[in-house]
Amino acid sequence: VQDAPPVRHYGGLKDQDRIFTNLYCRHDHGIKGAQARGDWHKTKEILLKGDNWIIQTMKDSGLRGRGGAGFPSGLKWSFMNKPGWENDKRPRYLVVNADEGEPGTCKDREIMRGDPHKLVEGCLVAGRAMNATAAYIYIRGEFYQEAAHVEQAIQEAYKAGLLGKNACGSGYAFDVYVHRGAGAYICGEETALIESLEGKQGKPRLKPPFPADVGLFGCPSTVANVETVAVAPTICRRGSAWFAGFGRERNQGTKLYCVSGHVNNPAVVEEEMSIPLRELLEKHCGGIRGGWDNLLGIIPGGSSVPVLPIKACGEVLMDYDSLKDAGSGLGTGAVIVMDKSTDIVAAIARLSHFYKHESCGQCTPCREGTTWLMRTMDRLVVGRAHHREIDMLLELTKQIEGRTICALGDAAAWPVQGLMRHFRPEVEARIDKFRAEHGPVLFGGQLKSEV
Ligand code: L3W
Ligand code: SF4
Repeated sequence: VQDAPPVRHYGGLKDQDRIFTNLYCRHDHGIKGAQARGDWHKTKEILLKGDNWIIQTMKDSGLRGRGGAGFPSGLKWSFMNKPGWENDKRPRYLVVNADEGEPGTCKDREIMRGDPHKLVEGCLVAGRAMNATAAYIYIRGEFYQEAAHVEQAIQEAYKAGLLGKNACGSGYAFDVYVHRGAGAYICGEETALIESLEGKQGKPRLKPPFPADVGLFGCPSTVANVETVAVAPTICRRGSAWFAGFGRERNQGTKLYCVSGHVNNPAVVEEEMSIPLRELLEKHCGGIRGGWDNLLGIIPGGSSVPVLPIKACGEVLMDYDSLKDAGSGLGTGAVIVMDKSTDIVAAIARLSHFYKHESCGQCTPCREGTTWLMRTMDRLVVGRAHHREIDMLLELTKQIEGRTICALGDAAAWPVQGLMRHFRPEVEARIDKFRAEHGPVLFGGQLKSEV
């Protein structure tokens, strides 16, 4: 599965190397608790080092976007400072994507609840790197408590002189605003999020232009995930080499993993990038319910990446490259564990319902294709289908994939492709069983006897 060995021997993340020290909100999330845990320490010095220093530090750290795409963060932030940017008089914005809606993903929620000051300080540091005047934090509508904690952190920071006209006494002016979403998954897509912030329906825009050229209110903007922004101050304080020392080449740093499903102790945990999947589950989650042999498969990166069967899970590392080589992806780092009691066809059909429901409907392959996928998957759950409909379904996913405005189309297609790649015999067995009990079925699910 893995063609490049880890560059350092995996030893597990030590407590002193954890960036997020208040996951689960066991300590004070307010400014006193945050400062006692090291937040807002030497922030002024970081700001005074300037935009190029912060961006170079991010590049050297190897940090990649934690929202799902894994785009190199330093490079992305540098798009805001293209040559001649000083002559562009438009204001510039950082937009934080806190619309965490990817099924299985619950890490940004923990950050905002327990460590909101890391996010607010991260906004200031990332904003300085991009020469932005303000940050907008777009928080998922359902996250009531999280939004309250972030609001509290912002107010505390203003009161302490850490934000505002002379942020941290650095002479740099920076404001932070919270905006609440209203429950649409698609608003987690960066351009839909920008549309929504502007007061319009959350429908993705065609890219290019990328937000760094034309973003919020037509101004240069960068949309970044909560975790990505929140780790920036600690990287600046402890140094890029410290962060880059975790994991392996191209897969560096620490990462929040959210493990749900059939483990003994579901958890959100910060670990070293490239930790073996098996070690992650056994060390932090009490292992698989009923033991490793009871594992059916996992979805390793939130619902938008393909499922992996147990045979692909044994050696896999929790990072971008290893999971890609295994035929899936790290996505948001949300591991959905399914033991042998899972009806895998029904589980993937449920995801098809989700994507159909969340499609914004503006492009035909996604709007029509997700409906078609959902209906066919519903029939496959009970086996009411013709055998050739499996290949037809795969062809349909190919007609959606890469042909839509945003990645929701791909995200709807991949789980179905993963199911057929690894569990096709299970689907075929259901068709055979239905046929044996009810007689032959035609394309579309009609019984031949009904024609
Ligand atoms: C300027 C260029 N900027 C790329 C920027 C771009 C974006 C970032 C990555 O999708 C994935 C998706 C979901 N000039 C640029 C440029 N950029 N080229 O870099 O871009 P991209 O297109 O690779 O990804 P994306 O549109 O950000 C995100 C997957 O994540 N996903 C979804 C997770 C959902 C959540 C949530 O609910 N919070 O995280 C999980 O796997 O399917 O593939 O900023 O502008 N030349
Ligand atoms: Fe909307 Fe789907 Fe097209 Fe994305 S792919 S823009 S969600 S219709």
